[in-house]
Amino acid sequence: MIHDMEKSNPLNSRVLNSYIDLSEEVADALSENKPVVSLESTIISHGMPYPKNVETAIKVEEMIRNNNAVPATIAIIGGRIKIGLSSKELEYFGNKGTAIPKVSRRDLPLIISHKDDGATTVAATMICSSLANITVFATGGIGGVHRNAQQTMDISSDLEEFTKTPVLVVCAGAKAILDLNLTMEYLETKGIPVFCYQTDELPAFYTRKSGIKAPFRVESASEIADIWNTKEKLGIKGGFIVANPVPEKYSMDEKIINDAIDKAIAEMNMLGIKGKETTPYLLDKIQKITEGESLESNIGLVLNNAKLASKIAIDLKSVSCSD
Ligand code: PSU
Ligand code: MN
Repeated sequence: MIHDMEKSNPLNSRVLNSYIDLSEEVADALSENKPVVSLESTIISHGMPYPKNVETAIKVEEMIRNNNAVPATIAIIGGRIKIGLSSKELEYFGNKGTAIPKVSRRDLPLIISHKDDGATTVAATMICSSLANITVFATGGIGGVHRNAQQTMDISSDLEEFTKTPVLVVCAGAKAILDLNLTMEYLETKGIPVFCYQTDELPAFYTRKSGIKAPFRVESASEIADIWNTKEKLGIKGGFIVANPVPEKYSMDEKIINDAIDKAIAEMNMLGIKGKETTPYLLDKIQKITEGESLESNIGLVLNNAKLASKIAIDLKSVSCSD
């Protein structure tokens, strides 16, 4: 470890320093140019029940460390952007759950200026990752175009974020609570590539298959790192999506999960739930209907994504060193 006085400040800007706190582990990794993988906090406080959410957050971080990269869980605490959380902070987010506001792009300035707490979604985590020069981010599922969006206009701001922010997100595809065909059309229109890892089909979160052809198939982490570097050299802005299918062992029966999703959506419509409450409501309802089977699947796939993200983060460092 380099002595504190000699260590370069990885944020390198007074403005960023006045908003962002890096944990010591993350600050060291960034200033020593080690591979870092960021993680979101909405999945902790709005995506899984307590205490499994905290246990999973800790396991995901361990998975990244065991794969020779450094985890950086991101959240807003008292208006500070925290990059790298302590176990106490992870417990706080998991325990408070949905009492912590879900923070996406539009919410960030207000939550920070009011010095509030916030759980960052994929979009907000991408923004914070990019501010700290972290390129690779692992999560479970991303938001997308909801079913019936033709009427409701409910399209997650996660999708638009990929047009703006240069972060590579490893996920297990998008959940079938969304309209996957419309989501793929939207991504194509916006010029956001989806690289499907070792599969010809778009993975659908709980299942390895969706019936939708993969726009691109990739075989290895180093291939993904190469494509990323090419994009950067061409000056093409924004990020992209790596869709990594859930491991066989954790994949669910298609009929069971799709019936649960249909039931959850019907109940949501009956209750008139809308807007940012939609995704957390459906995640919770599906977990209850499947009696926890979907939660085990969710945990299995997040760990698998953390592993692939670590490999990509490592390959990005070695590819950029060699040229
Ligand atoms: N999809 C999941 N699990 C999640 C989420 C989505 O399978 O935890 C969370 C992520 O934080 C994502 C957010 O960024 O929900 C999307 O919310 P919305 O659809 O309101 O944009
Ligand atoms: Mn929405």
